[in-house]
Amino acid sequence: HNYQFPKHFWWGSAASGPQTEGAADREGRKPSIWDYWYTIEPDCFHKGIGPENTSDFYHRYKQDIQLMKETGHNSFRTSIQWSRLIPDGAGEVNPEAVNFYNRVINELIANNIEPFINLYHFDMPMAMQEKGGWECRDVVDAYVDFAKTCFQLFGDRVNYWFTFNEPIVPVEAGYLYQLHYPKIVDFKRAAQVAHHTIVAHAKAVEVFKNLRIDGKIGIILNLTPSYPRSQDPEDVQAARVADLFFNRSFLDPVTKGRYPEELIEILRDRELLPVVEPGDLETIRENPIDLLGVNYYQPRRVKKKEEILPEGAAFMPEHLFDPYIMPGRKINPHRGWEICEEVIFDIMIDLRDNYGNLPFFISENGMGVEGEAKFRNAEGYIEDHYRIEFIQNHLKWVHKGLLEGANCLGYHLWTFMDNWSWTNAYKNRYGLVEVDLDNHLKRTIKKSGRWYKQLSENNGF
Ligand code: BGP
Repeated sequence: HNYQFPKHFWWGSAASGPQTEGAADREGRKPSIWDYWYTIEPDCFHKGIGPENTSDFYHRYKQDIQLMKETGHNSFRTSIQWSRLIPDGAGEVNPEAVNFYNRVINELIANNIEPFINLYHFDMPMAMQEKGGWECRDVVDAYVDFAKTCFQLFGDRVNYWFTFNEPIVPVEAGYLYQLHYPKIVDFKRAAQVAHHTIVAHAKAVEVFKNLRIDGKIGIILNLTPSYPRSQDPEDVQAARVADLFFNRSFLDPVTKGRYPEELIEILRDRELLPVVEPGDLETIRENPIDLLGVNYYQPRRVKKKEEILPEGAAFMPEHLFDPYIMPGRKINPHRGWEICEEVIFDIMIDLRDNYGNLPFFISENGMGVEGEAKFRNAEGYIEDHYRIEFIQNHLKWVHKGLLEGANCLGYHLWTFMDNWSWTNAYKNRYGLVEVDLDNHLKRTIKKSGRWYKQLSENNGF
């Protein structure tokens, strides 16, 4: 094989509880902000499918774990829904949820699939959002209790833990761009949410260490490296600022234990610094992660700010730069995202050189495609050759990064089976396995899923 990967490389995929489980109001679960969002933003949903049904992993997990085996998984990430385990966010633990997550974890292990467990995938329990969500200190404490409960219940079997998936997304989407509840536009509140999320993360890491759980703990960040339009110093500075806002804001505190000085200065100058309680910065400093998950989909291309802003406009990060679409780039027509495989290599080298070569893995990468059913062949499965190419083209660069000494431990695709997505429901499909919404959610392995098994068995391609 041309591209051989290191021994024990993780091959698998990522998913999340809210996007796959369904059974949203069953067996003690209470609403998260997504169940509520669905009632106020029905246009976001495809064929009326929302978080309450999704792919029904809650009832079909056994069959699905067999499909994971058939698609070569040696590891799989999902998340525990806070609103299932502790339905009110704080207080009583739901025994049905303990039972369910125990069954899932045990079934994965019995099938030689290493469970990777994430604790927060955008899914604030509604009861906690009503208290103020991540703006509220009590919610930070409640999250830490939830994390502790998870470590105590499942820590004897789960070796890889993650505190958050893409923590910047709820900050941006909920407090700047109105794509998630609570749909607010206020940078200062966004900054507060970001700081509280980082404190919650660091406290959870601290609890994990104090409990002496035998395992690794980390966080999953979506890194969007920023590239300037040109070498014009103003473009270069614009790209640097975008990088500070969208990447280093989380990457630095969770790895180096401190916020980037330059970012603090930008916020201080504009009186946008969040409230920091005594002890917060120490907690962040003393609890670096063991392992980083990197979700990579697309780069960010920027240029200096060209348009003059109306006076008094509320501050947004974009007031310091403009987005830029590089002519002639490959774009995924379904999702509108640029496809640029070599950026994955740049991330690997950045982590090698600027972050002490800390261990990481590609925790999400994938291609969302609309209308895949038209690629169904005579044998009844979807021939998604484009997805195989997409994965191969990224893996070539992962392989190159490994040769250059980057500390990459695995590759997880987004995602295992088609699932419900936050703002487009089932429109764009990402799975190795098709879920047929018109035929009782029937699962069928796509061509990419068959290929993925070969990839994993050969440990390369
Ligand atoms: C990531 C999220 C996933 C998933 C994926 C695909 O940001 O961690 O939960 O949704 O993106 O994006 P989308 O579903 O918006 O097309």
